[in-house]
Amino acid sequence: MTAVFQAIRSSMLTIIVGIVLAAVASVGLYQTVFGVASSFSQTISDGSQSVDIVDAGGTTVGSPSVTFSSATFSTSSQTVTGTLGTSSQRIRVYNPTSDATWTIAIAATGGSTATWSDGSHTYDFNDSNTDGTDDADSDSKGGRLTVNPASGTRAGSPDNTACPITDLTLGSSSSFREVAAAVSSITLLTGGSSATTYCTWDLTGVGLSQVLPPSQPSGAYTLSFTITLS
Ligand SMILES: [Ca+2]
Ligand SMILES: [Ca+2]
Repeated sequence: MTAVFQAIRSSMLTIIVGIVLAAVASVGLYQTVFGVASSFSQTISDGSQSVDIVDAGGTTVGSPSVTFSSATFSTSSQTVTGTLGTSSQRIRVYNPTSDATWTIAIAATGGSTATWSDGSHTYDFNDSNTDGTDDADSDSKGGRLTVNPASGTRAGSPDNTACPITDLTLGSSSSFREVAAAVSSITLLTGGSSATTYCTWDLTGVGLSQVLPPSQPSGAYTLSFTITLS
């Protein structure tokens, strides 16, 4: 009898264990059917304000350039003109931030002592004299470049509905000047405190006008400029 009883108890224990296991399995099934809450998290951070020269499709132009009107050798001073910001070379401002304010400006890459050069001859871009003669600056060359952002066109990208031009102010026409009061940088466009945040705009049609010194030797003259956003 004792032996049988033990066998029965052993069997019962086995069953009980089996029930407990079934209960655990049942709890697992319950959770699967009704789901478990999981909190997904995604973070979008501000980008950086920047300026670029892009083509009509928005692709960065590798080597942006401005070709001025041509001139023929003259013993008199003369003026050539160009346009900064065209359909195929747009000045594009990106503001992927909550800060509405920014300023883009242009300056000679080589600083205030830079000059136009064809490799052999030079002339000035920041002389105060308007007749192509030299003033008291350091280069003994005449020549003056005027930038007129006021003639420019502001446009939101992709359009003015998406990015209004509200509180985007064109800079004033100004000439570079080496002697006091020096003008080493000319503001092209400013985003004010009421400008739209998280937007992109294009600036085109900035007028450029360069006074050439009298009797400047013929040549293909170049000078590099840099547009910066601050
Ligand atoms: Ca100069
Ligand atoms: Ca000069």
